[in-house]
Amino acid sequence: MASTQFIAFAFVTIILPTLTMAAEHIVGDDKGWTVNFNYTAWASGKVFHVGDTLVFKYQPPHNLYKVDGNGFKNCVASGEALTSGNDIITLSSTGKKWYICGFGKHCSELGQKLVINVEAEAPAPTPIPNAAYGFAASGYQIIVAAVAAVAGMIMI
Ligand SMILES: [Cu+2]
Repeated sequence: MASTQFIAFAFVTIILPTLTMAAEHIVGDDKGWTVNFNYTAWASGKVFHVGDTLVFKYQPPHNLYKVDGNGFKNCVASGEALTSGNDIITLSSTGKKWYICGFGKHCSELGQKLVINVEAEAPAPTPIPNAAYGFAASGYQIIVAAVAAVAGMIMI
């Protein structure tokens, strides 16, 4: 019982902070940003947080427009196209974000469109005001880990 509590405590203090780091999402994985790919299915199993990045990898003639819900629905590109072929977008706010390819009928007929829902940034560890405190904090975590490990061995 006690060892379970120690392990749970160690998880919260050591493991959890590493899970709050920003993630990089390669849109379409190894297929990249292209036609005839189901981006709805791609996004459905994923959680997007503020601070994460989307990476759109593609070759011409594809391009990338960030649009609104209407632009997404009707495949109407507006604003400036991104064309680098390796466009990195940092998700800076919560809510729905819509992206389409503006070339030909890639969006309207070939499915080159992506909608995601961005969630709030996961709670981060307490901000560290200075280096000395940071050292103390990491030292504390090491001690907690050591105690948890020893307690685990004793209890088993
Ligand atoms: Cu395209």
